[in-house]
Formats: sequence, C-alpha cells, structure tokens
Amino acid sequence: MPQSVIFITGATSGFGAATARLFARQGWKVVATGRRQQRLEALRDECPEGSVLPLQMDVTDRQSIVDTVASLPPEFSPVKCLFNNAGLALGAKSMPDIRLEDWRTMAETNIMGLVHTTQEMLPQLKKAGRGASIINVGSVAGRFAYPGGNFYGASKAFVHHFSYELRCDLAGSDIRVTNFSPGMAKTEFTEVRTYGDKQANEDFYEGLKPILPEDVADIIWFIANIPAHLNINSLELMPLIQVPAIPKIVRD
Ligand code: NDP
Ligand code: 8X3
Repeated sequence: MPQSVIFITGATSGFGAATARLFARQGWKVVATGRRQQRLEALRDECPEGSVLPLQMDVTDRQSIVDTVASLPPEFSPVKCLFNNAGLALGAKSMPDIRLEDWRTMAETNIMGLVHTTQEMLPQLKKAGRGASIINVGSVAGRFAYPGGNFYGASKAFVHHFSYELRCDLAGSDIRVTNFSPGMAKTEFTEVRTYGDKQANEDFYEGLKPILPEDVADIIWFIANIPAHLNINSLELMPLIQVPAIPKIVRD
C-alpha cells in the first residue's frame, strides 16, 4: 500500500515542524514547506531517510504555491492531508496604534495564504479519496477577543468560519475539514509578534505550562487518522493554566 502524504505549511518551526517529525516517524511521507529553506533541509536530515520533501514556499505568493503543488513528485502525491498551519501575529497594540502593513501581512498570510493553498491542493485531496482531510489552524483568539488581538483574532475567526463554509462546499466528497483552535503555546509565535524579540518569547511563557508543539502534533495525528466516515468540525485546545475568560470590565 502506498504511504500516506501530508502537506504542511509553516514546517520550519513550532506546530508545523513538530507535526512533520511525528508523521515522518509514523511512516507518512511529509511535504514540508515554509520560507526558510535551511530549516526545511535540517528537518529533512533529522527525519527517516526519504520521508521528508523540503520545498520552499511563501504562502503570500500565489505563484509560489502553484509551482510547489505542480512540482510534487509521484512519491509525494496524492496528498491525503493538508495541514494549513502557516500563520502569524504581528504587533499587540490596540487601535489606533497599529501598523497597517502588519495587518496586510496577516491578511495575506493567515487568510489569503490559507485560501490559495487550499484551492491549489483540492485536486490532490480529491485524488487521495477516502480519509482525505484539511486541517486549518485557527486560534482561541478567533473566538475570545482581547485588547491588541484585533486583526490577528479577526483573521482566525475567518479561518473558523471558512472551515465550515468549505465543509459545505465539499459536501458529498471524501474530504474532511477541521478548524483547530489552540490557545497559548510556546513556539516562536511571540518572537515573531514582537518583531524578533527572543527574550520576550521566553518571558511570555515564564513559569507557565503552555501547550507544546509536540502536544499539537499528537492532536493533528488524531484528527488526520479518525475513521473516514467521521469529521471533527472544530477542536479548541487550551493549556490548563488558560481559561476562556469572562468579558473584561473597564473600571474608572
Ligand atoms: P511559529 O512562529 O513557531 O511558526 C509559524 C510558521 O509559519 C513558521 O514555520 C513560518 O515559516 C510559517 N510562515 C509564516 N509566514 C509564512 C509565509 N508567508 N509563508 C510560508 N510560511 C509562513 O508559530 P506557531 O507554530 O505557533 O504557529 C503556527 C500556527 O499556529 C499559526 O497559524 C499561528 O497563528 C497558530 N497559533 C499559534 C498559537 C500559539 O500560541 N503559538 C496559538 C494558536 C494558534 P517561515 O517563517 O520559515 O516561512
Ligand atoms: C495565539 C493565541 O491567545 O496568544 O493564537 O492570541 S493568543
């Protein structure tokens, strides 16, 4: 039987890299994509030989997605699982003290990047047939607003609703669609959000037990491998130390 293939966006770090490692260890073929080629090659080198295909791809560049999907060799095709994971937050200030160019980047990455990758990958997933799935990474920030969450939270609310719309559009096909919404997780997320401040990334999680990338990989494995007649519509995950809080009260 041919090996199953997962296509991961944002495999150079965090959730994407951990998921690539786990699926490769479990005998899947992994197409690992992202902008940082050296990291993709390092990932390939640490995984079982022949299991990982590193392909540089920028989800904000539609042509880059088209070319990447068109270049898939027969051993890494058809793709059975699309892990739409690439994404980022930029900045944490409230309006009006925001940078519009950051919002544009979040829109192009978290929204249009995910839409374009999905569009290009659908023929592959259709070919894979029963058990195919799309797993979109949303966030608890898409459901619970917080000061400074603004465009990032709204972009993840898009991911949640788009996932449900996609399920409707794909009704009658074999393709499952899941919105996966994690809460606080220690990756490079806060380093990116603070424009490269590694110390801020350490400080943010100091003394806490956040979600780890390996925890997410286990959950992605579960979602991708449930029986083909089932669909997890949405899965929200928080570390125990985080709570879905009541709306904030503004006092004088
Ligand atoms: P990381 O910053 O560790 O990883 C983000 C990944 O996204 C990197 O591999 C990066 O690759 C990739 N990426 C960013 N921009 C692009 C682009 N234009 N093209 C291709 N790849 C891109 O963060 P996480 O692992 O935490 O983030 C993964 C997903 O999880 C994101 O969608 C994030 O919003 C979401 N999330 C994170 C949470 C957290 O607390 N950490 C909680 C909830 C959701 P490269 O830079 O090499 O291109
Ligand atoms: C990231 C989670 O709550 O830090 O998606 O915005 S949060």
